[in-house]
Amino acid sequence: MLYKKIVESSKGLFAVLIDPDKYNEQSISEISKLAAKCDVDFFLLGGSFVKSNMDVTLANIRKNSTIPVILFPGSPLQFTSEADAILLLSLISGRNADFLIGNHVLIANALNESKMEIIPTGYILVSNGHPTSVQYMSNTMPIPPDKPEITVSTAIAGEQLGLKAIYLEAGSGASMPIPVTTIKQVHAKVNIPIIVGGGIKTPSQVKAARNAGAKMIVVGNLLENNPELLSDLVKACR
Ligand code: 1GP
Repeated sequence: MLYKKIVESSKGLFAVLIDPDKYNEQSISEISKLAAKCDVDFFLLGGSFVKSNMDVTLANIRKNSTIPVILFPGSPLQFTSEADAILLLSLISGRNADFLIGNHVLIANALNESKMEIIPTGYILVSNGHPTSVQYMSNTMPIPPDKPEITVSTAIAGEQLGLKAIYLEAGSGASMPIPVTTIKQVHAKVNIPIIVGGGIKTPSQVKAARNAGAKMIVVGNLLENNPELLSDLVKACR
């Protein structure tokens, strides 16, 4: 059970986000092999807007590594029953019913039949000052970065609703990651694992997020063009 591993792990966990549109057969094979070598814990697969076939990308990952693949779907169209688990995201920072329940209804039966592990996750989008794809595609407003109290209350509410993890998201390619003080404040108030992603570019940012209480760090964008940075990022996470 991957969730058990997330909860019980005493070391920091590192996930590489794969946006299928950003990789071809060769680059996916390279990043999969490299991730295995660098001891990456998980692949997240998905994105706010994906045109490519998820199954093809997933199969190419599988050919080159045994790292578990967790779906990170931006829409029901990204569902595939072939993954190991799914972060079933409720976009709790937003007020768009489709991202709180509507999309979940659309995939509920397929997900049930797949017997895939489900990790119900409160997805909290915090603004980095610039519009992001997730904000546009979900038609939701991110929480202002200088209002950590709203982020904290949102995370507490997510835990009270029974969600099993909190994902603090600055948006893919964000100019600034989630403020460390925000992670700290959320960590002080919730007991479920905190996942942090969006705009992380350096080992010191990884370390800072970890020290503030993040259990899992997610990096996507940076590694699409700079896979050689992976090893140092993973080391900083431990
Ligand atoms: C995006 O949190 C992930 O949903 C990762 O963000 O692509 O900026 O690393 P980056």
